Amino acid sequence: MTRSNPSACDTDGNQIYTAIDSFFVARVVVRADSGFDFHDHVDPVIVAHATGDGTLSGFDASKIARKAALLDEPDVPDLPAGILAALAAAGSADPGVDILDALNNQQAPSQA
Ligand SMILES: [Ca+2]
Repeated sequence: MTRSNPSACDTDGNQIYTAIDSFFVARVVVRADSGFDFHDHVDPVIVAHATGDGTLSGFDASKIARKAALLDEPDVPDLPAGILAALAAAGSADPGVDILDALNNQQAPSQA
């Protein structure tokens, strides 16, 4: 199956596949959730039906989990690379600075 929407199956919209994407599909399958918050007004079947059969099932969740585990899963599209993917992989757009670590790692000035 070929998808035209590159963000398909990225249920949380963070531009990377993780177990959370699969988990969210599983929650919809068991009717714990009615859809995905990130894709608020889109039918969850449209977002995450990796199998292409027009329904959501554990098999869709399994395919997304395989993709998240970097296994070969041609039914789940690769996500576009770019700054959003890099930031998502880093865990945050904020690089964070620990002042105490910076001070502890600072070298003492040499004495001449
Ligand atoms: Ca994701």
